[in-house]
Amino acid sequence: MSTQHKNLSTTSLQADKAFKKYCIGIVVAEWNTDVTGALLAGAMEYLQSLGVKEKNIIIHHVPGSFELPLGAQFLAAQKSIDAVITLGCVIQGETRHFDFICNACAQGVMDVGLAFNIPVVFGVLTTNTQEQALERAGGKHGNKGVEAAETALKMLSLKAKLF
Ligand code: DLZ
Repeated sequence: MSTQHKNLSTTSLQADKAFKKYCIGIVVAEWNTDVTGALLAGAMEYLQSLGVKEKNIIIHHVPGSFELPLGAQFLAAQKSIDAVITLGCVIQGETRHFDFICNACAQGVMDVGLAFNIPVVFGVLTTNTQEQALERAGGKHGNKGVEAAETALKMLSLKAKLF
């Protein structure tokens, strides 16, 4: 599946008064911080533009993307948190480290969401180069942080409809 020509930040959601009460946790990896900082900025701006209150966005940092699932689990365990967004950037290097980190992170993030029955979103870029990452962190391919924030709100809306 190629996203070469797709702007990841093509959003469709409208502001909803229900969003005002949501408390969203965001876990951000410190590796490739120029990229993850831009993902965080995009997610924050988007959430607030749709009505989520700044005081209801709880941000924590973890060392790297490998730690994102545990960071997400710490947040998901807080009764007040409705959804968690994980933000990271793993860039392919010369060794197989990339595969281990990406696989563990993706599976771990999925596991936390299923265990806690809340949306836990995988906002992690997995790219060959830093340039590709920057293009997806506020560059020509949009901002994966925005996409992750929209996913969190869409999943919360679905949950509210069903429960
Ligand atoms: C070790 C490592 C490497 C090589 N590359 C990245 C990366 O591109 N992106 C990222 O988020 N983290 C990286 N890490 C750190 C691991 O995620 C993790 O923090 C360490 O292995 C310690 O568990």
